[in-house]
Amino acid sequence: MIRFSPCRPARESGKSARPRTAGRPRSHDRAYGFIIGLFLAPLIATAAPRPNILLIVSDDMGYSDIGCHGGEIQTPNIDRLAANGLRFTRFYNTSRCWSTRASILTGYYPQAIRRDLLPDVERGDYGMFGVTSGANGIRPRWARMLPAHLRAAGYRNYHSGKWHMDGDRLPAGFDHSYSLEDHNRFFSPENHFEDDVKLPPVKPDSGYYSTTHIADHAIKCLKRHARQPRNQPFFEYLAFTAPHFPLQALPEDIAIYRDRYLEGWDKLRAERFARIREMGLVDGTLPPPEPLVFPRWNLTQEEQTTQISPHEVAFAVAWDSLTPEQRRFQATKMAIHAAMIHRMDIEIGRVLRQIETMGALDNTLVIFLSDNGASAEQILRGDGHDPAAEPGSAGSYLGLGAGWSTAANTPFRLHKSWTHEGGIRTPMVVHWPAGIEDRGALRNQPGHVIDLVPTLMELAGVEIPDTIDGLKVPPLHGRSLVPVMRDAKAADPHEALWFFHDGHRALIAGDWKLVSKHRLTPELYQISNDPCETRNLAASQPDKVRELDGLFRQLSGDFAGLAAQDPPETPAVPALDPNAAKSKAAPSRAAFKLKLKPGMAAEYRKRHDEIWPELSKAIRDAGISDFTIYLDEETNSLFSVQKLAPDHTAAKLRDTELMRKWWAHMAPLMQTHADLSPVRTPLKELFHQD
Ligand SMILES: [Ca+2]
Repeated sequence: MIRFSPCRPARESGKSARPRTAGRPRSHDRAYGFIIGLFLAPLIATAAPRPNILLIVSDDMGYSDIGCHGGEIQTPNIDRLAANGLRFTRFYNTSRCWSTRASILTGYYPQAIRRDLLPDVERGDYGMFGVTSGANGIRPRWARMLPAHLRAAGYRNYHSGKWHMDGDRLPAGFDHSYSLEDHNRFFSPENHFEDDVKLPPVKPDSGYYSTTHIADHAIKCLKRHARQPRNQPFFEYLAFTAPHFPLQALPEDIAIYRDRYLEGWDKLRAERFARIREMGLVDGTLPPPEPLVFPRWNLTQEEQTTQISPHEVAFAVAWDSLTPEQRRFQATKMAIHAAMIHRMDIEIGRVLRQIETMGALDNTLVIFLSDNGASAEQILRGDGHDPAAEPGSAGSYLGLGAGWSTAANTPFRLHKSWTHEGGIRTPMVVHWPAGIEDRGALRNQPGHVIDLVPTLMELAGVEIPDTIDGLKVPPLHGRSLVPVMRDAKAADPHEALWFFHDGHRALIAGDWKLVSKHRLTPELYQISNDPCETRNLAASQPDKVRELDGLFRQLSGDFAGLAAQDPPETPAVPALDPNAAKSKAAPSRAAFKLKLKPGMAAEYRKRHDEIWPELSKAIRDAGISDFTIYLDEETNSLFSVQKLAPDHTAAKLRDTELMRKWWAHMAPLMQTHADLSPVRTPLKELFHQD
């Protein structure tokens, strides 16, 4: 049985050694280090100079979007980092925005700190072991964030961009922050903060573009840092919102790619895979696209056709099957996606030049990665989509969709939110000339976003305290990647990697990976020689399936135990109760569970299809952006999850004539008398987050 063992970085062996940092010429740093070295040579000999840290996170970017990972999108700045540093070919995230950020910033699996839902492995059901969790969950106080640890080591900490964590930035340990919390508007966000103080909404046509503004803030922080009288290292957490939907980009960038993608997603996949193999990043067999798999909260094909464009395509179907008009429309969408990444690279270049100007690039550890795979989501939020607006402009609201998402995640299967490799595998580029000798080299050891905290803390020479606020601090789940950074032959630091999101689960241990889509039969892959998950060996290796499944359950139990520890004083999400309609609580979700009579699933589907067009229209007319009814044939149950708007329109909807009609239509199929009253906890927060 494998359990996570304590992982604490070694104590800094030369505590009195001052680091080389930004803002001083290198010759001065060298002289300083030399003088210290005369007196403390035995101690310093094992202590690398503490680097500055620039951690760059992109949002919903595919594995092969950037040039140095096989992409055709122009990313010369990221490529240059890779050419002078390392590319991790097998690095994992948690397949979703907020859960990845929880791991990046704490070193724990998000489920263990209440930042994503846990599987209830005993009941085969969703559950949270009575713990409020998910995108609105509140961390235990022992799950302190990275900047607070780095501050203890003398770092100054800056945050620029997406946040998606519980709590504010300055209490988390950042000295300055620009937090963009409007993820629906790249040109005129309404919800954004500087140093935790809300800023006025950006006026339309003001010239603001979020990717540029986020970099501007980082540069402002770095310039201010260079003027600091004390010689401290910096940590800049640069979290772009690109290329997350809506696809919105600068027209001059879109123009570069306007006709680049007219040959389609199938050809693009083949081109990218050829380059990936040539670069030695991934070998294997390119899996076929999976047109029947898409986010269940997506708009239907009919809704996409009527609300977005007559040329919108909901599924990853063959490019050859599209009409010329559909091809033109789709190629434009990919051009906008490319433009968003193109601009992000330009802005990364500006930030790097600022660090170079400070004489600090040599001893700055730069890390670039994506928080999850490219997204197949196609939904409408924010200001919605104006079909007359220029694609990519502020008035448009487009999503990449399953066809291009499949291409962006080449050579892997599926998309953001799944635990197949396309959802969880990210390129990771690492650049640190002063600390890493290799140039342009690859690292094939598996790594995970939980590893960043222990890695950075080791380099900063700081330890996790034994207790925080009087609470015992559990061992981090991540492992330091410092040995791997320094040695291509270093041992795989992990005994196992565990994944669970949105019902999809996976466990990687050694050569093997067990993975299942939401409530479907587990698939087994020898991931070491079948990285693209093309040969399912579950039927021929039942013992291996049992072994990995047992480990998955054991770790799930461990994480549930941690998540239940030290609950917050006030729950993150107001409990749902029959009086919810009277409450003025923040928007929340309601969930229902209904049991069907045995053998009624087919009849349910038929009746559902009869009434759904009318019902879904009424739901949207009521202003409810998401409403899901899900049939689980295994347990013969229906689950329904809906958003409760601030005025609780969903609660009002329950009393309408239409819902009574729905109930009369469906009630004969129900085994138990479900009265549509909300279930208190199990399904809340389950569906549709960012
Ligand atoms: Ca994301």
